[in-house]
Amino acid sequence: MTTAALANEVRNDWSLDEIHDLFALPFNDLLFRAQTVHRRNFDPNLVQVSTLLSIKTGACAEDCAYCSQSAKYDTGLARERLLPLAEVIAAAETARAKGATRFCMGAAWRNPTDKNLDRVIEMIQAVRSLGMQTCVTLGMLSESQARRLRDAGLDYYNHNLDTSPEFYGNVITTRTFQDRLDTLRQVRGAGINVCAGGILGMGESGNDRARMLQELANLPQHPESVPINMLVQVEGTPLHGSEPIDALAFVRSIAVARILMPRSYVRLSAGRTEMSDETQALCFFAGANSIFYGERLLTTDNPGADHDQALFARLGIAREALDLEADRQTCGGSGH
Ligand code: SAM
Ligand code: DTB
Ligand code: SF4
Repeated sequence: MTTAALANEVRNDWSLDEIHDLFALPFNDLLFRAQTVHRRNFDPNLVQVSTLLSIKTGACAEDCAYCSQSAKYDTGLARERLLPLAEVIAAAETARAKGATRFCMGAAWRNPTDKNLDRVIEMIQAVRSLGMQTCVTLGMLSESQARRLRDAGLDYYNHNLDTSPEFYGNVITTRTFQDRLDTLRQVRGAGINVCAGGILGMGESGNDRARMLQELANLPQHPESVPINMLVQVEGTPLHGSEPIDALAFVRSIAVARILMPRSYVRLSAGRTEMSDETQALCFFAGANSIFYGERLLTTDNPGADHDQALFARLGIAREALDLEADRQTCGGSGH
């Protein structure tokens, strides 16, 4: 195992024992190994930045126990219909002016209707024409919907596994783990870049963390982008009051993700407002090379752009620039 991990191969056959062995390494050994893999594949001082916008908020039919937007829980969130195109363009322009290279639009749907998709496609085309990469997260997709999104020029589709298959039923009952794998297969099959990750800090065990990463790493092709979220505890949701994950256990999970998926962008995602700058610095050392940037995630707060700029300056980290033309030519309409 250790030789394979050091050899930096792209593998899709990680055994659970191998992953547990990585988690069990002394912290310094694990981070050294993750940083070594990271340096073989990326510039260690560049971080990709994406900005999120909730284009349709709340009143969601699903029961995801972490989510502020489920209609099943009283979280005090005001619901909003699908945003007008002009508002989306204005938000994307602001994000671009602040230095984001990817604009991610999220909708609180179980799945989009074909009519919903018409509107979202207009948004994708408008944001793309601003010279940004586009990402959407709209719930489950059919094969024809995935093809329509690809034809519209969508760069990334985000759909998370969220947790291990074994813990999944404790978190969501309205759709299955297999439904999630099926959507990822549609996205991949259509030729759209895959963004798939999960959430830590929901009361899952160490084994669940290892299993979630195993599921991601053993997909037929690694997701290009792997968001690792720390649960944002929202009052009114069933997971509010969960025991927070230990910061060093979170860093370890980032390091293991980096080793298992050496060429993927690992995103230090939700939960940064609860993390110290030092924890975030360790996450970057462990191989995280992407963040959500801007004051809001979808419905909750994110550190301000000023704070992140100051942190990047203290760490000597630069934002990764985007060569959109090269990016779209090499990947046939998609990114890294
Ligand atoms: N409704 C769509 C869906 O679930 O597929 C798209 C939006 S949903 C908000 C996207 C992802 O955000 C979820 O799968 C989950 O991983 C993450 N997320 C949502 N609420 C979160 C929270 N409170 N803390 C951390 N991550 C969260
Ligand atoms: C992902 O993995 N994290 C983002 C994005 N994909 C869509 C969402 C985080 C949401 C955090 C809670 C909120 O702001 O509602
Ligand atoms: Fe709905 Fe997505 Fe929230 Fe689940 S995570 S309740 S599907 S918006």
